[in-house]
Amino acid sequence: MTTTLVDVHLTEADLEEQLRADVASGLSANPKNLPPKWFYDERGGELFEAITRLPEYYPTRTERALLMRAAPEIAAASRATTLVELGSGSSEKTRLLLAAFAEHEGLKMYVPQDVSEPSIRLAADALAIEFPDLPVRGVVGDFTDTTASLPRVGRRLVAFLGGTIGNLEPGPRAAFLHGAAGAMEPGECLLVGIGLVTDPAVMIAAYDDAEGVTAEFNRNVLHVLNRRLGADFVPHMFDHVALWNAGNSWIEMRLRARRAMRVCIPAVGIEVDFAAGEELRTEVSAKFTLDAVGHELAAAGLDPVHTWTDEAARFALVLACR
Ligand code: AVJ
Repeated sequence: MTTTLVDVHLTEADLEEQLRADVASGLSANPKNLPPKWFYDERGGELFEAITRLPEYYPTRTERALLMRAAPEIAAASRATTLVELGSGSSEKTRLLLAAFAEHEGLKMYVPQDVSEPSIRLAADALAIEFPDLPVRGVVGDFTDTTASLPRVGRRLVAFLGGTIGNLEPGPRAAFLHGAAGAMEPGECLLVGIGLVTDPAVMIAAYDDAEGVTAEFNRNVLHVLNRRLGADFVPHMFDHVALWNAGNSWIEMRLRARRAMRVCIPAVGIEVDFAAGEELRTEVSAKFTLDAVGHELAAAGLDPVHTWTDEAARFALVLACR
């Protein structure tokens, strides 16, 4: 048992307020939409972990293989003493980086940042077995607005893995990269995992698996609204939709109402009507060309000094430094 220090920049009350605001605006918009961050309650986290083990979902295993290959170079090139991980989740891939750093002068601190405090504590307890001497200081917060409040300790490497940057649309993505770069000192680096544009059939299958795990993950957001806001969604009355939006270069997930229905959301004080076949967008997951990645990083003042890709060019790890 460890007692990990956790800084809370986002309380349960803050999250509740954000959820209500997102639901109020997203469900009265046309087309209806919800931000993907609300997928991840305990069950959502478990469903996502199950997704990462699906045969169709290549990003996680591809990124893990890239990390295994690149970790020593990342440690050497960044010469970091603090590893900050944005959206750390289970910190499953982090141990590859931590092990590589152990071969160099070693890290002095690991800072997992996530919206879920339980995830941070679970991950910290698991890591403590393998790296008992590594101090862990968690940060509960949103990856889009905590870069400024990250600990100013040592020479930092900021890792943002999994392709989660693709959840941001271009405007917020540019703002995020500018914010991150602005919070970094000259010489500090960002390690970002990026889904690359590949065969649409391959990308779509990754978000619409045969077993239906992704469909359950998608519908889970309705369970979250029911539990946290007292809503009365009937999740199985929504079909899972995954499509490739070539114009915007992103995979979109939607929930399509099987019939007309009215949903009551007491905590927000609204009633929402769905027409039969109406769709609610629940996630965008942007995919990139290496050129586009380079341009976006450079526009934020980050120099992409190393890029690693798999043989099929489906995923990239980019180390970009100030
Ligand atoms: C955790 C945001 C990287 O977009 O691929 C997996 C989430 N959504 N299957 C992704 C997700 C549907 C995932 N990220």
